[in-house]
Amino acid sequence: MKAVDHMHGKIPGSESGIEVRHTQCDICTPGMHCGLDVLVKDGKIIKVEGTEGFPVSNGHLCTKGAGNRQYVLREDRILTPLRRTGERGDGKFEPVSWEEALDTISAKFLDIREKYGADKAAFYSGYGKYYRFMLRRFANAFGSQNYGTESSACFTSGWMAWQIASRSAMGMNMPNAELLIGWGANGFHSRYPMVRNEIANKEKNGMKIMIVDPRITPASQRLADLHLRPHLGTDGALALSIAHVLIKNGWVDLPYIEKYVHGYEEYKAYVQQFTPEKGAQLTGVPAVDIIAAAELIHSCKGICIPESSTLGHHRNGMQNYRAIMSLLIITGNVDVKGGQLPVEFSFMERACGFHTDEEEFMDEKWPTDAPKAIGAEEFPLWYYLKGDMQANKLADNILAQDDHSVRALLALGMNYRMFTSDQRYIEALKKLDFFVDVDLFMTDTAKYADIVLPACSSLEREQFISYPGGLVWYHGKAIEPLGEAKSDPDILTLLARKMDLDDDLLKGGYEACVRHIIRDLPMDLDEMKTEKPVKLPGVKPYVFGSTLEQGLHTPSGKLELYSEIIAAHPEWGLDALPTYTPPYNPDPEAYPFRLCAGARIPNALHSRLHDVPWERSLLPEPSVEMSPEDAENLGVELGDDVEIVTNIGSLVFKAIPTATIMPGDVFIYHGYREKDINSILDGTNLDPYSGFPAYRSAYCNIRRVS
Ligand SMILES: Nc1nc2c(c(=O)[nH]1)N[C@H]1C(S)=C(S)[C@@H](COP(=O)(O)OP(=O)(O)OC[C@H]3O[C@@H](n4cnc5c(=O)[nH]c(N)nc54)[C@H](O)[C@@H]3O)O[C@H]1N2
Ligand SMILES: Nc1nc2c(c(=O)[nH]1)N[C@H]1C(S)=C(S)[C@@H](COP(=O)(O)OP(=O)(O)OC[C@H]3O[C@@H](n4cnc5c(=O)[nH]c(N)nc54)[C@H](O)[C@@H]3O)O[C@H]1N2
Ligand code: SF4
Ligand SMILES: [Mo]
Repeated sequence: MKAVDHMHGKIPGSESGIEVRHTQCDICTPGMHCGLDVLVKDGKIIKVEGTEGFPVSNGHLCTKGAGNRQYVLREDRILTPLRRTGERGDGKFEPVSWEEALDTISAKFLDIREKYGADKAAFYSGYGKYYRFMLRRFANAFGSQNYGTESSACFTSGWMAWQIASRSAMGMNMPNAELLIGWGANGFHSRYPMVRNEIANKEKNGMKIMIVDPRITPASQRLADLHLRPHLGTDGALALSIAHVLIKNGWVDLPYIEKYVHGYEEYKAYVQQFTPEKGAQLTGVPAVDIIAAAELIHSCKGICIPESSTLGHHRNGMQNYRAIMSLLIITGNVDVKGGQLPVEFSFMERACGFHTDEEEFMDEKWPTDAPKAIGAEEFPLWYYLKGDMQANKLADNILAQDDHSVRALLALGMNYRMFTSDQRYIEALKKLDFFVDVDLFMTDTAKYADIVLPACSSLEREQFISYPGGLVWYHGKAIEPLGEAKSDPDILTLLARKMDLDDDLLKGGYEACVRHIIRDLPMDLDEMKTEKPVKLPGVKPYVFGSTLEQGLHTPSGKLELYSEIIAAHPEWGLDALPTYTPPYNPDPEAYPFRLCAGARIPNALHSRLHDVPWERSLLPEPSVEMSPEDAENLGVELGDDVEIVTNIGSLVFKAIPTATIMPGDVFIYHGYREKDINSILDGTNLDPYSGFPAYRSAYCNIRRVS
């Protein structure tokens, strides 16, 4: 580590005693993980800055990342293991030693396994991802398939859509793209590093950008050559009507389809009905814009679409996603220069251009004979593709209180408010025999735990991480863990030893597990302990077309518009084609407004940053955005209280009339403790393909509060 000589960018001299230590920001998804320089004096964080020359971020930090110091030092950091002394939810705990906490957890879990079976224990991961390879293996080595994560509602719906079409994950070859379609994408708020690449590519290579978003956003204003504004959750109908125009005009790549695509005739017959006029009627996008979109697609070669979680957050989400990606398939934009590229995840769901044994590591202890994971019956496609528990069914499983109900839960960073009808999760947590939550903070979920264990942040731990282009890094700690906090992998290792799981790798610790997973890489882990990510030797650029040429692992060996996996399972009751169903409104008369709950705001990350003063100050009040027309009709002005009423409840928010929102739509941000939008969203409104909640096509009424 170099002695630092600068604050505010200039050199005060090394006698300042300040050191720069290098780590990564772990506040948002693994796709980012920007480089973080932590300025440390006497073991304390003075300030954070972006790391110059770092792969994804090159010196930049977003609004959230710049708040890392306040985030890590949040007042509610947990500093010791805690044992509950009051009622569940009271928040009364007493400190206990690590030894005692681990003994208690081990004894309880082993007892429940002995008495009721290993599947009565579930293992859950919230947003954190860096330890998941160990947690899944832990659950399986314990004997349970009930490992589930927050990805039950994140990007996985889109991953599933590509999986059934190609049995592969998909990345993008954006540097060579002529057109980028930001379908439900506003990276200015949600994926800051990616948006900088988009801007650079537009300026340097003249890449065109089409944005599909009901709102006016920074992306639609600053990037879009064409902006389509469909009604929430009608994206499937929009994609199918664009496909109609492409097919009708012969703007599809027939030789490509002939060679690489399966089910084109069935798909073509299905899209017949989606004329631009019908599309306009279903989506609200004028027919001329639908035709303009088809023309733009036809005029470009090399088209890609960033992955989106927005599109999966609907009852018809996965089918909509399939309809959208079908546009790339019929125009020959998959596995070509500038298009969508089949990729293999290297580590932590990131495609970095090299193979590791992470997947084998995770699957090795899979308990084949154990009862199927929670949600497997209700969401068979999810289970078929993921093999994990669908966490949106966890509360129902516990509340059923029957022979299948889970009794013990080990959660790493659980935020019950991420689920719809989330009070069910509180009721379920109360019913558990034993609940352990590991978190940095004393959250409202942790208050229901029997034992709470203190986790540490990315500034307080070592970690292996990889980046696209064959980059690998094993970073050190920037500061010592606060109090007695430990990293999640260290906690899992200690528990594996205590429970004496039949797994020497897990018992060997994080570094041993990582060494095992990357053992075939042409570099030793010690050589990765550097200040910044380093490039692996011998990583070759991808050869466009090579995957299609080899044949895909789909039943037909081709890109499937018509899914043979789904067709082979009529008992699932799912459609093999990307069919369209309108979003579900329980009572259109009672709930005339379309509600999107959860578009991103720059200063918040789900539940975590509303308690960070800098971040909170940027939008202090939980608010609802609506069109000026609707506000006027309701007699509502900026800052007025309005009640949002859904089929299961109501909440009052501050009104923000804004011309960025279309009449009939309302946008509310999630993650606020005091105004929890998920408490009034219907937990049964789930996508039958993925199990995802319809966060972004809910329906409501608005009442002015006088
Ligand atoms: N600041 C911030 N950044 C984040 C997060 C955060 O909480 N805060 N969360 C991270 C996580 S976990 C995720 S999954 C990603 C999500 O990242 P994205 O999937 O990119 O999600 P958003 O930015 O919320 O949504 C992008 C746009 O989709 C539009 N949209 C909403 N509903 C629809 C629809 O039905 N159709 C169409 N076409 N557009 C729609 C919204 O208006 C919004 O402008 O963001 C990550 N980044
Ligand atoms: N209404 C609505 N609801 C949504 C969404 C939406 O768009 N709208 N988006 C959905 C999506 S895409 C997502 S990804 C989920 C968000 O998923 P959540 O899991 O709700 O995400 P967070 O609130 O960021 O974090 C969860 C917890 O993990 C803890 N934590 C953070 N880092 C660590 C760590 O290193 N170790 C441990 N042990 N704990 C840690 C945090 O303190 C927090 O308590 O929400 C979903 N819910
Ligand atoms: S985009 Fe922001 S929150 Fe995400 S890793 Fe980078 S600095 Fe952190
Ligand atoms: Mo997410």
